[in-house]
Amino acid sequence: MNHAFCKLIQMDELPAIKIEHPRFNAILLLQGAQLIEFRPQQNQFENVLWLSPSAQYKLGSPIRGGIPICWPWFGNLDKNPDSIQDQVDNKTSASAHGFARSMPWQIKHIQEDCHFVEVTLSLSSDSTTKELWPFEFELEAKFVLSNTLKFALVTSNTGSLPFSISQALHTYLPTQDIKHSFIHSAQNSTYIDALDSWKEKQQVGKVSFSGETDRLYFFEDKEYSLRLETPTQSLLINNKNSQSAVIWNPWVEKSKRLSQFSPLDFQKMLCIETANVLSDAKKINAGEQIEISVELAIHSSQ
Ligand code: TA6
Repeated sequence: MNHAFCKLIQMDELPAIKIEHPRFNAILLLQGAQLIEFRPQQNQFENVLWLSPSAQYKLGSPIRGGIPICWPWFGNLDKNPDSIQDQVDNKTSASAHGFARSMPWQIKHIQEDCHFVEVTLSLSSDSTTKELWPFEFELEAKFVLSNTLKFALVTSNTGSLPFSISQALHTYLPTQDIKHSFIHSAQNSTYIDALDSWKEKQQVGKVSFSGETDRLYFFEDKEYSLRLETPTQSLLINNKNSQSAVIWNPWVEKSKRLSQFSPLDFQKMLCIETANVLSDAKKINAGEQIEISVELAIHSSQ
């Protein structure tokens, strides 16, 4: 790899691109096109993303942290609309959050200059994916890294049949203390509470955390911003072509059931996931493509 700032490294069983740029450092796994570290100078080169201290880098297993890609369905298949469930022949073996995050992606393009580094990874349908999901597609994960993190996931329907997807950029974020962390700009939004029989509720005021939280929020606009306030930082999460977001913290009991996760990790992390889920799921006709994107920008840090 003949680039000024990018080099190929190996993290146990997984190849990765390590980027060392004057403005930031980053690590991008080829498996799942999973960005696991983004360390901008503006954040004293600390990771803006949360990465499990017990992360395992094994072929075919998603890593807990960074931004896993949930595609071509979010969550458990049986919690998706029928239009998405009916596309899968072998429902019982369908992995949670789809298969894109467990597969090896290819490097399609790298561009770098003194201001930013742009990396595009791609995943195309093949006999393996068609066993899991019988459609022709090309996925592109486009990262533009500088002082901010921009990540766009582009789905192209390269076949002759329409297909429907739900998806999420499953962003893990760190906090010094979940009990003193708040998410602004979701007030008055409708959300589905996955922990209370998937009932529809209204968000009153800012989102705070005092127990296991697993909610699917819905927004009027196709572009919306959320602000995460933690004891040491304020982070802007700008979303495009998404009218839904998942907010998750496993708290005590679920933490005990999670892989690559220690019992007290829940105190130091949360997920804010830019999504197209449930009523915001997407139908893509033959020859068409859609894009969902997120930008993380540090608003302020103490
Ligand atoms: O996005 C929230 C969620 O669906 C939770 O219900 C929990 O399952 C989380 O994703 C992590 O899922 P994973 O398969 O990565 O352990």
